[in-house]
Parts: sequence; structure tokens; C-alpha cells
Amino acid sequence: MGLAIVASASGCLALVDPNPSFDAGLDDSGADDSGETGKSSETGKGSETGDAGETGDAVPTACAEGSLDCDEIAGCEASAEAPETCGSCDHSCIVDGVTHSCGAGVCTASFELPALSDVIADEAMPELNYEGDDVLWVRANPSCDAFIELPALPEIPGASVDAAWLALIATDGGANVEVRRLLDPWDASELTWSSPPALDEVAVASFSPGLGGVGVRVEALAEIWLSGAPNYGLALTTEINNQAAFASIETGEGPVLHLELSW
Ligand SMILES: [Ca+2]
Ligand SMILES: [Ca+2]
Repeated sequence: MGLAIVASASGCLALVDPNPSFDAGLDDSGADDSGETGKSSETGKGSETGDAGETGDAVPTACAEGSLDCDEIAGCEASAEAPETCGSCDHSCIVDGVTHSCGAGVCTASFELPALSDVIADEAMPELNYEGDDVLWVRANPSCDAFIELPALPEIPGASVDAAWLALIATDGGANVEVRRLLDPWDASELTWSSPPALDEVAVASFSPGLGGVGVRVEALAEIWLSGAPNYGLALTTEINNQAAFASIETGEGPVLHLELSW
């Protein structure tokens, strides 16, 4: 399920796998994965029509598969395939007024979260702020690091991450660019090389972009944020003296976090 979503939603992006050693204490119980497979076998519910003919029961008949009794009135008025009552009366696929998909009792939704701000810090010009620049340079010797502020993730109780990737437009290829989680609040209008936020020691992912779009998979990090950990955004860094460059939000093609969630 997750793989299919990545393939269809990412278009021509080349997806980059995450760093397998990045888990940051992620709970891997996988409880939310139950029931994601084999749902297509539940087709054919139509064969159960005709139950309404069972008159004469002292108690109301149970609802036929695919229908639900969600009110105080006798009769199965709700559909288990409806977003409002997805599989059960109290399972809604409507979040913040937006109706998402229901299939086989599982709600699914896609979110595109464009960066709120971005900026580089340049070791060669340690006191300068570059928030308004069109380019996010990433290089070493002297170093440039890029910082990306992302919106808060949707708050959906019980949701799990089917896919998550950071989409970037590379305007200059490079090698061994690392995606690092930021650990402190920061302000793009003030950030300089001399005043950086703290970085996680373990990279979320490492990739070597060519020109054009690239999607860096960040499922483990998205799970951490979804569970309520502070989201201070991401940095792009490198130890390799082979500069890469990415479009900043000032170009209109800045970083975007894509999420595929189910609950
Ligand atoms: Ca009813
Ligand atoms: Ca910027």
C-alpha cells in the first residue's frame, strides 16, 4: 500500500531511501499497520442484500455488512464506506473540515506541507543572514548549511505514516548531502553561521542529488513528529567539498514535506 502511494504521488521525483540507522527511539510496535493488507478481498458485499426480509425478529436485525446503525432510530442508515463513518460509527475521515478518503474501514490522506522559511549559514560570512536568497547552498570548506522550517504536522489521533518525503529542486548537483533534524527553535530572519540551532548527530538520510527534483524519504522522522515531538525543521549539510544547491522558497519551488497518512 505504502509503496504504491509513493510511486503514484511522487511523479517524476527520484526517491531517496532514509538512513537505516536513524530511528531516534521510534516505537516500532507497528500496531497501526494491522488491517492494511488484503482489504480488496472484502468486495462483493452486495451479495448480502435481502436481509431486510427477515421480519418477525423480536430485536432489531443486525446491520448488513457495509451498513451501520449510528443513530437512535431503528435501521441501518449509515455506510461503512462513507468518510463520516469509515468502518464504524465513531471513525471519521474528516479532519479540520476536510473530507479524506475511506476504504475498507481505513482513512487515508495526502498532505503537502511547503516550507515556511529557509535560509543558509555561510562559514565564510559568519555574521551574514541570507534569508532572502534564491539558492540554498550546501557545501564544505568553507561550509554552507541550509535550514528549512516546516509547518506543524496534521493532528490526527491514531494516524500512522504510510509515506513521507522531503521534496527539493536541485539547481546544482552534489554528493553526500545529509538531512539532519534540528533540535532547537530558530528564526530564518536572524540565523547566521555564528548562531546556528543544534543538529541531531544522526542523519535522517543522505543523498547525492543530480539536477531537478529529488524526494528524500523521511518516514521515521515523520512518525516522531506525528507522535508529538517538537518539529524544529531540517538542515541540509555535507562534509564533502562538492557543493549542491537547491531552490529556496523565494523561487516559488522551495522545499515541500509530503505526507501520506492512514488511520
Ligand atoms: Ca439507525
Ligand atoms: Ca529563504
